[in-house]
Amino acid sequence: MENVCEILGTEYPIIQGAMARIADCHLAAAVSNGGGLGIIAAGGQSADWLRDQIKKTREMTDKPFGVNIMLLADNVEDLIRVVCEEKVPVVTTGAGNPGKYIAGLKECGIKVIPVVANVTLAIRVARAGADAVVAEGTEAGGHIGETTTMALVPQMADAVDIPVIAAGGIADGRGIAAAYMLGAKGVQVGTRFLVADECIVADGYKNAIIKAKDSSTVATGRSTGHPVRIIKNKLAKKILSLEAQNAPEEEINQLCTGTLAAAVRDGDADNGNIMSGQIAGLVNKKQPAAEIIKEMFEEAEKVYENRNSICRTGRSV
Ligand code: TUI
Repeated sequence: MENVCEILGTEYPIIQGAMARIADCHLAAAVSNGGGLGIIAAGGQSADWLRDQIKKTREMTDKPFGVNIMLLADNVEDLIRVVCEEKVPVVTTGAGNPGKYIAGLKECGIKVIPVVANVTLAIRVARAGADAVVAEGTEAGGHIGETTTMALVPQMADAVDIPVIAAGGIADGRGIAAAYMLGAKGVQVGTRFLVADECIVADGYKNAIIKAKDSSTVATGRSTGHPVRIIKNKLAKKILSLEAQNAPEEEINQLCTGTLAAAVRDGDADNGNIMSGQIAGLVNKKQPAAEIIKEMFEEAEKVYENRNSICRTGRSV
């Protein structure tokens, strides 16, 4: 099985999670310069925006980077055309089955790494030629599946013969080491990069992540079939209350209109849609992206070397 660093062309086996309207050239270039794979999140953006961001990223780093294509977007075909024309090194996908796009992307020399939340879809994308797959547990922020990282990663690792990259609930070296114990060959990290110095999100958003504790997130949208994990603020409670009353989907959509911009641009911690993973409670300092990567992998090596014996007595049997 090919090594994840070789597939990504990186020093460390880490991919930055795609964060819609947040992950642009600044974060992507910083993560790539730090030895990971930076990702430009194309979700909700135009083809022209994406082309410009790719150009800017190339001006800011000579290292490989990737683009995430959110498959619920209505301009997926246009975005695919841009990544092919621009010969972006890696494409990750989310929120759907990228099967029909994989062969075309690979023909352009692009490595394809779908982000999936269940084993069935992992098997499908592996058969369609994906180079690796991200197993994203329900601990993750944003649009999520039902299964935890702990349960998903080993089952996916057994089911496919391409590398499985773990995501959801990973924000320090312990998380990386644990993911490897479950069979992962790399990690994807979103929430911790939200507070990176180079992340352009408003301070109110970053502070909500820093302030969060273990129980600060909630999955909204279960009633509409698109669960999305966000910080449990005033907006989240309103959405949950409408869902509990079986309010019409249009009413919920109306309530959510403009709330991502309110969070990302204005840092509105009460009425903004602050997507975050459950691990936000562990994220407590703002620092450069490169430092985050170095710190996480140094800690991972350390906790692995100093691991306790699994045997109850501490002696081998
Ligand atoms: O896609 C993500 N995370 C995202 S996308 C996003 S933008 C958005 N905002 C509101 C509603 C919907 C999207 C924010 N965060 N992660 C990967 C992921 N994929 N999570 C869940 C899935 C998924 C879910 C159902 C993939 C496929 C699927 O069904 C299709 C199938 O064929 O099984």
